[in-house]
Amino acid sequence: MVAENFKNVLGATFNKRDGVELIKIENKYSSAIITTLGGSVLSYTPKHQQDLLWVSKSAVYDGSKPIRGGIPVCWPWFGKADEQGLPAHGFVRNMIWQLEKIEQYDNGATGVTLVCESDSETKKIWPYEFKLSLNVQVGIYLTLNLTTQNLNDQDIEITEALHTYFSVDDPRGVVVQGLEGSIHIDKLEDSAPEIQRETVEVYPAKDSVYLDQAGKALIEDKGNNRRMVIEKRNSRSSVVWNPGPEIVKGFTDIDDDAWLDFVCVETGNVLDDVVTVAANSEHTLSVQYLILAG
Ligand code: TA6
Repeated sequence: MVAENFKNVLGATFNKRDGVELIKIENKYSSAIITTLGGSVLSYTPKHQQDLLWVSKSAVYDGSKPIRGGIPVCWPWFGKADEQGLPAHGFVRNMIWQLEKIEQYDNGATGVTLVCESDSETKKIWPYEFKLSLNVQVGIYLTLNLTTQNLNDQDIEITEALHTYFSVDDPRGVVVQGLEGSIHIDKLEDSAPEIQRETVEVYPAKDSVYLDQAGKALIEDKGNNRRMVIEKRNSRSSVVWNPGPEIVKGFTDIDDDAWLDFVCVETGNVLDDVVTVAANSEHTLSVQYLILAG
């Protein structure tokens, strides 16, 4: 239990749900819940606003699989593994991360840093030494900094994503702006990559990758009369996913009608946007979320 070392940190409380450790952060700007399972942020609620994030009512909290929703960390690969039998979206979201520190910043935000490191088990899956840190800053914004430390004397290649489940009123009233000009790969259709010319709608179902997309994006959540701004650094890809009414039926931890409650807009470096982390150096993927009313 992480509480022993941090029980006196202002605004931080610790508890468990089934077998999963939860860290709750509360400050004058917002509150958040972070789990050590996969280093995943499960909730971020600015004062006088609704939660930015969605978590499934049917999520599993026994540690046997990642909690469905919040911000899963996909690393050191995004999507299907190259090798049979390895988990999709990498293996760190199935690991218990260690709480390294909680700190109060001068701007009033609270910082929570979690780490996960290579060991004999991870090296059976992926034969490299690494330290992966997630620094979460909970304040007026929600900021995530995912730092890959390459502890090897050789370069390593990774793909990665912060697979964020945004809570929305209804995907049929959602438009994603800012992906125009990127290279669109539609994973639901077997069509050739094409330049994304328009803003992106997500109904009836969407599973699309946008490569060479390094700029800001914005999710217009018309039903909730809010917009969610996504700023990022060191990311060349975005992914937009909503299973829709049919594909959702294949997920035991998503209720059949729950496709109406979320849209994933994921920030990372995926498919061809591979990141090479030079020997004994590091790379940080950063994303910042801000909710604008109206
Ligand atoms: O990011 C979109 C996606 O790759 C979809 O294809 C779907 O598989 C989704 O992620 C959820 O994947 P998961 O392994 O978390 O069930």
